[in-house]
Amino acid sequence: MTSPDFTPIPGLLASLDLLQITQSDAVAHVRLNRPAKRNAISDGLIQQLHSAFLNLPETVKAVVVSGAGDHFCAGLDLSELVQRDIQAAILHSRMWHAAFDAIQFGRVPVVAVLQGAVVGGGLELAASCQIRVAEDSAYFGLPEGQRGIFVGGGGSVRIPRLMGTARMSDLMLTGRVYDADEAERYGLVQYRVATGEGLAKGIALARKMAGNAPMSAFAVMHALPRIVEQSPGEGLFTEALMAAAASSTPEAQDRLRAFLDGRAGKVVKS
Ligand code: 1HE
Repeated sequence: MTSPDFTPIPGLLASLDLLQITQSDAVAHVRLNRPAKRNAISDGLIQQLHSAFLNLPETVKAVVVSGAGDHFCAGLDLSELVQRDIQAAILHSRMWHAAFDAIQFGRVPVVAVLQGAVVGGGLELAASCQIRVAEDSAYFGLPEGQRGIFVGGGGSVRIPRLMGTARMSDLMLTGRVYDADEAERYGLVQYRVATGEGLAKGIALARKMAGNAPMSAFAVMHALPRIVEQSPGEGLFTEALMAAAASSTPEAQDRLRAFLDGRAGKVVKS
């Protein structure tokens, strides 16, 4: 359930029938809405996700992604995995890449709230978000290895960067499934909460992120993942450029002045 203060976003986003998209203040909630199919991602759903993230209202400053029902997402809709020629299969995978790039490298940060199955393409979707919150019930697998296929939604790029190549190989080659504690220990998720508490936690985190200075959020989303791919020398130079750009914005100047004047909060352990 979304909190009662979330209301549907009208217009194009309301026409996306496989999603339920609501907003409260600066936070949008994008819910996968195929619970009967465990939110399996059909071609229609991947296209709607892409469209949703390209068309978020300007007033949205952070997003929560969740899945309706007991499972976050069962991955690729296997009923649509028909025989495709090689070119069509490449284009299908590239369609997923475009949608998940729109999430990872979009305008605003995204929190995924995870319960039940977070498998295959569902884990790839979660990996494209900046923050992941797992409820007790969440479990994580890459059954592509058992289905005779390979990841195609950016998993081979994003998942080893979260938990390492060896662990991803283990999930794919042996069918191992991680529970929520293992997922946290291995870096797949940053937050662990009790069953039923994920959405409230995700919304609270999104509200915090929505209050960040836009250039700081932009730097974390767009510069940081690129800097870690650069050589140290190039990374340090990119960091200096990004730091100079961020610190010269009016928001940064206001926030720095507020701290020096004693009007801003100190760093506290939560
Ligand atoms: C589906 C899918 C699906 C459920 N595609 N229809 N993903 C997988 O290999 C995971 C496959 N799914 C499962 O292992 C289980 O369904 C779950 C562990 C997620 C949930 O189990 P359960 O007992 O709650 O549900 P269920 O009875 O298995 O499924 C309910 C319905 O959802 C049923 O349809 P129904 O018409 O018989 O009611 C299932 O067929 C349907 N369903 N999962 C299609 N995935 C870009 S490349 C990405 C590659 C991948 O993601 S590969 C991994 C695919």
